[in-house]
Amino acid sequence: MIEHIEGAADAALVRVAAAATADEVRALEAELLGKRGPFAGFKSGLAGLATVDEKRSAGQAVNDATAAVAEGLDLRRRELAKAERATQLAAERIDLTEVMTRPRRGHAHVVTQAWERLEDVFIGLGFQIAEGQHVETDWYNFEALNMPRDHPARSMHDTFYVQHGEEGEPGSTVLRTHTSPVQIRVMQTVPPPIYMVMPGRVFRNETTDATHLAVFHQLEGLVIDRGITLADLAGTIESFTKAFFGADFGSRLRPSYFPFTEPSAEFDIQTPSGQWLELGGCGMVHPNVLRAGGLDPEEWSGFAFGFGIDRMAKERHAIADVREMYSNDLRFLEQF
Ligand code: FA5
Repeated sequence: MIEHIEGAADAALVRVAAAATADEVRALEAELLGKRGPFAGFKSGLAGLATVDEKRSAGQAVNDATAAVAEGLDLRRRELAKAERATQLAAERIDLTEVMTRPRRGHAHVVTQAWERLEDVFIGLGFQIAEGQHVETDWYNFEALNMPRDHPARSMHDTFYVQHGEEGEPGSTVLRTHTSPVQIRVMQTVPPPIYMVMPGRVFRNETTDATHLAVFHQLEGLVIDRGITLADLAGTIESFTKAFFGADFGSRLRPSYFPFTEPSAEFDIQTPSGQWLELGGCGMVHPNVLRAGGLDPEEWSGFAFGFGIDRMAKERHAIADVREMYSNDLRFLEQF
């Protein structure tokens, strides 16, 4: 009988191990360990055994077999539950790398980079930053800068006019043609001494080419203090050139003419290879301009300078044509 019991236990454990679902395990449990199962049958057969010893050892074998099958069922149940959890986890798995993939990071436009670097360099030289407005009156853009209506220098600034409403006198409102009107606004609002740079967008009704845009950017500089001379201007331009371009660059002033400065100069920078590049205009602030800004020319003197940011970015990166910077061609823009 013991052999039968052990044989039945082995067969039962093989079936238990083969159960594929929790339902199958439950069905096997009922079948194998239930009242009509093989081991219940062995148990009731014990009574028919001849000796007490036989009854005891066969009874022990039935108990061991029942316990082994119960344990087998339990083990299989746990295995199946674990496998099921793994399947469920795999099914519910979220690919976080997919969710977290960041959009490609952009960067500041090459002209914005030049603008910001210029601000940094001038802040390092002790200047403050101001910004004016794109739409200006004729007075701020021209008249206050010593360029009355019939002044020939106005023809250098092909102007976009803004017609706002019926009352606006035609020609009285302009898109600023340079950042110099901010000089006047600063003089009117900031008590001297003034050490200020004013970057911003300007507009000229010009035909574009490799070095000319109709919408471009300038950086204006204004210093007003007591006893300021042309030597201060030259020294500031030289310090700026070395700080922005590098110690192996130099600068020079060349006589020129602007109605709002006297004397006036163009300033050029010299590259390490010896080449001279024209960068912008400058000069000592004209007494009429100081007066327009509400300052007494007997008490205050100063210098101003202005240059093109786009042209500067063009030179710095050896870009052939300024128009390329505004073509919105990513293959071009991603290089800077
Ligand atoms: C002026 O606009 C003066 N306001 C500069 C100035 C300020 C002189 C203070 C004295 C004192 P100009 O027209 O030369 O000057 O322009 C200055 C710079 O702007 C030029 O050197 C050039 O770098 C840039 N620029 C001028 N026109 C264009 C254009 N169409 N496209 C791109 N850059 C330009």
